[in-house]
Amino acid sequence: MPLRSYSKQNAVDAIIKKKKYPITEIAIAQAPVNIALIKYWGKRNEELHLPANDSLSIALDLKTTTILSQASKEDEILLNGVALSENNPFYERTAAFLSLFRPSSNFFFRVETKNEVPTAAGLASSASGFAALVLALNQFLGWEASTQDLSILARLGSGSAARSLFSGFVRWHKGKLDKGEDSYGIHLPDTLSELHFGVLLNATESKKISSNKAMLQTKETSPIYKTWTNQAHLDLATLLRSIEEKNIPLLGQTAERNSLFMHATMQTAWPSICYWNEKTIVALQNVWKAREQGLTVFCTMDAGPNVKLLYPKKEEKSVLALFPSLWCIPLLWE
Ligand code: 2P0
Repeated sequence: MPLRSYSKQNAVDAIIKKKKYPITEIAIAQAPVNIALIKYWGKRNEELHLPANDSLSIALDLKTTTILSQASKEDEILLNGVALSENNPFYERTAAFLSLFRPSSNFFFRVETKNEVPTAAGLASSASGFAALVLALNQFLGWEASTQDLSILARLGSGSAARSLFSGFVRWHKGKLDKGEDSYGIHLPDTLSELHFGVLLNATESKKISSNKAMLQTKETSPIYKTWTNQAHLDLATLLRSIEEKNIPLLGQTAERNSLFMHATMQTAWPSICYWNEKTIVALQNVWKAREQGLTVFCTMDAGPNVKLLYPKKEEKSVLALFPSLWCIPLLWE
């Protein structure tokens, strides 16, 4: 089969050999939000969400819960208690994903998704949602799939979902194989309980350009895209070393530089992509000023204006004094 025609459905069929009917009436699953310290930005295969570089994340103690059952006439999708209409983009994306697993064409799912964090905070990404959905499908349809396979299936919903199946530090391997059998998340055993995390909420409106579209535009037009993938590879090695050494300053510095490099790469795309607003710049400058004054605090930013802070536990009081609006979120290690 020519690879160009290797679809998501082919990738699913390679794992779930036979479409199955529910073995239970209801399934409930949870998955944590993850924040990348080494970012995923750009794909080597758009259809299969195969990344151009390895990424590495930490899990937050904030979860998405998904309740799955059978619906009668069409898919019913509820987000935080509100039933979504068929032309809602989240509905469309979820229903298209569910179609990969329907036991028959007239079988419909009811999906109830609840986020512990307000969707508007820009943290309840699709990652924890697709990871929780895949875990719920595994129970509902009795797949008994391995976590590795579930990570591959979650990746087909949204790339970064491959990392949301696990607690703690997670490395998502870009893999080398064309069909992506070697591109999944792996839990790293190390913990770093001294590391603390918080978010500065700089805006609540939804993003102007999806990550999916922005990644492609960056890859196709940024003159520094190749340098980004090379640098991300080097950053990953440094970050792994910082975890091994439990070196929070090295971890923070590497994560901050990697995030700034990702943003520089998208800002040099054409048309340029910038997720920041005025508050993002002010927050960044305040982080740099705090460091000049001797505070151990670093930041990372994703596809949005919010700035996330990383710092050692012992600095929390000083960090909160400088950033009183900081929303401290525990990390999830177990
Ligand atoms: C990350 N982001 O590593 C990076 C950093 C946003 C900025 O993964 O196209 O929603 O569904 O694979 O996973 C967001 O991208 O994109 C993301 P698709 P996804 O966390």
